[in-house]
Amino acid sequence: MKLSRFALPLLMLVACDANAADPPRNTQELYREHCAQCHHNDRLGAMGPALLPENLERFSKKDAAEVIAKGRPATQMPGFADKLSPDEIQAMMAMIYAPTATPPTWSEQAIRESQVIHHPNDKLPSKPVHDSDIMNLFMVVELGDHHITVLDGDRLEPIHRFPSRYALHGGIKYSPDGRFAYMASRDGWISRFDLYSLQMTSEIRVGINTRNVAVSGDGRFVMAANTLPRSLVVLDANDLSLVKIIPVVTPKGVTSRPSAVYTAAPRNTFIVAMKDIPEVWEIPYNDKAKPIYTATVHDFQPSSGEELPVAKGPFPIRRIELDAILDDFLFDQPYHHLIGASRSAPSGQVINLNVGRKIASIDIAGMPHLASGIIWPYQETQVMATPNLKEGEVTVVDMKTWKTIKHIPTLGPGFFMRSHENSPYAWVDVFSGPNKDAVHVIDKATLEIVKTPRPAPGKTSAHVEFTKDGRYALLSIWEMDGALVVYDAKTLEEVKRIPMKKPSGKYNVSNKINRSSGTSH
Ligand code: DHE
Repeated sequence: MKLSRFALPLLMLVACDANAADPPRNTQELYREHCAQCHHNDRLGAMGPALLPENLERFSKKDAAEVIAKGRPATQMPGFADKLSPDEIQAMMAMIYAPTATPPTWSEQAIRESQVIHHPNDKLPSKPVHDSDIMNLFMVVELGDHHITVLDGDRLEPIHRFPSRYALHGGIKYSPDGRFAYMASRDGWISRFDLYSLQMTSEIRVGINTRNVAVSGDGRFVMAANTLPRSLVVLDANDLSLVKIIPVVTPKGVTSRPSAVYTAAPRNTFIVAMKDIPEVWEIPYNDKAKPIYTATVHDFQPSSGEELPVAKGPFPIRRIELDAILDDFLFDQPYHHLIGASRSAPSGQVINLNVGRKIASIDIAGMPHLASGIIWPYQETQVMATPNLKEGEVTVVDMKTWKTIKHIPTLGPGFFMRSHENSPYAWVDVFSGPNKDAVHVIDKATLEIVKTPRPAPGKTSAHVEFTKDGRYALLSIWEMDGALVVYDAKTLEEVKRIPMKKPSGKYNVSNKINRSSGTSH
């Protein structure tokens, strides 16, 4: 463990005076000369992000070549067009998009050594250093320049802004009292931020490629889901020190990438869905987890012979075997059921977590984004509604009969859907296509679209979140010169705009910790 200042997690290559006109040079040597200092000798990432196929999946080769040539605005990544020839840039691209000769590893020792304590707990103030209501604070992720804005949801004003690790993904999670925020970067960094003192307290790098993070309902543990290496990492929520590494491997030695980890607080368990095996795992984090099954101690090893630490003792694993892989899922409010879908399967599945098996199929075609699904009371029942990453529709499902009761056509595929207990409306974006600037407002009582604002014509508008009381709805203009647009959630009129750099997700403390049925948790 080392004590250090919070380093800027920005993409940077090191300049040198190589001459692009020279005869062809060895790509490995060029990498060592220009890139290794920030991106690590083995491309695992350091101050800059990892340059491995898994980490570059979402980045087109054309865009990557442009970044190498011209640099990346608002980061420390300079352009190399004057130092590398076009052929050398292409060779560099081929190298970084290819797997390494030996699979990259991130050992227990690497995890422990990466831990940084910025501010020890015993030096933190006992009261907030600001007068904002902690419960109505938002953390807004600004992907444009990798920052987070802390926003007061009463005054609708930012109170603080700070650099985040590179490319945060998944929702920011809070401790049960709302004081600490936990966030994961795609490069494996988990960070803990104190909303009393407005400072980062600790960080640790748990892997090379990470999906997301969950905080146990008792506030004692954090679990991160890694796709590289394929593991679940349990941390102490107090300082992020390593508690346990759980390799994701079945008794037959088959490994899988986790698709996400969530906390099922009423069950006192973490729940993990898998991308490569048709299984969901339930992992109790304390003794209050209902003894509805006999959990097995996890001591499997992958058949590949790869050396992984064996996970024994606490955090036993209950494996629920399924008919199809789960790429995306949500839970009903009591966490009795998990509603999931595979992006390639023609229908969704409902798993009863108590009996540990599928109890129904649901009619949701295309690519539903169930992680963004929301729930509300409708007539004599409860419904869940989900946007679709492939089709222009919102699907509404009756949660008593598991029948689809409405397909609401939208102007294009949607990514995020939101509502609030105090609002009669649900908001869904049109994330891609020619109407990416539109967002639909759906009346929860009639299941009809009642308004389609286009707050910034031609620019992507996405991801709505409500204030604690549901009075205002905040929407992102998802562009470098973007903004948060604040709407009166009743009149649907715009109230104000707050400029931000490509704001993506925003997370209200109260809605998150109270597990509002209109938001993700
Ligand atoms: Fe996400 C949440 C999966 C691509 C922005 N995304 C999630 C969650 C999952 C998920 C499972 C829930 C985790 C949580 O909140 O703890 N996302 C996936 C994918 O499988 C997919 C399609 C491909 C991938 O490469 O991972 C994907 N996601 C994206 C993006 O391209 C987005 C738009 C931009 C980005 O940041 O990468 C994106 N995802 C988000 C955001 C959330 C999220 C902002 C949190 C939503 C919330 O309100 O909770």
